[in-house]
Amino acid sequence: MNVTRGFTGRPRVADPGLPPGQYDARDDWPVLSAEVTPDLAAADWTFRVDGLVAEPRTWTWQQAHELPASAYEGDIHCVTGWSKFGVRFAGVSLDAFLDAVRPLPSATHVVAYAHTGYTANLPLADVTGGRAWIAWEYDGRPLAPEHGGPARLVVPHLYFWKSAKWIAGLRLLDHDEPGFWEQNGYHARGNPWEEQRYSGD
Ligand SMILES: Nc1nc2c(c(=O)[nH]1)N[C@H]1C(S)=C(S)[C@@H](COP(=O)(O)O)O[C@H]1N2
Ligand SMILES: [Mo]
Repeated sequence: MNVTRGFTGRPRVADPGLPPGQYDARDDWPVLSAEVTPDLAAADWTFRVDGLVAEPRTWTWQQAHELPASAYEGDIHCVTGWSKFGVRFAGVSLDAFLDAVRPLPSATHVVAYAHTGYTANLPLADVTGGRAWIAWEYDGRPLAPEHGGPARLVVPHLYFWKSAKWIAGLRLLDHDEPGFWEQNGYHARGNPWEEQRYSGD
């Protein structure tokens, strides 16, 4: 027998690049900030890596720019539902900073903290191996203040709340310590492909 389909045109096939429960925001880039955008000049920006490391260190804007340039081109996924395809962030790989401070073998997790006080926790393994950046450019232009400029963390394989804007530093720990959203019920890791939105997911 013939089956008459209840729709015409292309069937809606889930985009393979879209994690479960997400939609494509296309040209929109929503701003999600728990804080007021700080008035932070590049000249006053610093980035520190400390905690369980052999040599804690703070980089100025200029010192950070002397590290090898590295870029990310790909997708980002916010836990509120939007994803963006093919975004371009440029800055320095977190590996370059971590190599300089030499993490101790006991280090398993990090807390990323912003100049505003915002925090996010991550397994150390999620910010090493070329999967995390300190980014100061978006689409070839300086990162806008509302999106975390002068510089933000970018960890695109996890939900975007992990990517702390106005990044100030990373503290290496031998345990997991919940950050701002994680203390408020969000998942400790936040893998969008496993829909790890809330603790217990
Ligand atoms: N400092 C800080 N970083 C933050 C946030 C925040 O509120 N404060 N929100 C997070 C969330 S929930 C998301 S989705 C992204 C949003 O980045 P955007 O505003 O550039 O889109 O930043 C993350 N980093
Ligand atoms: Mo988000």
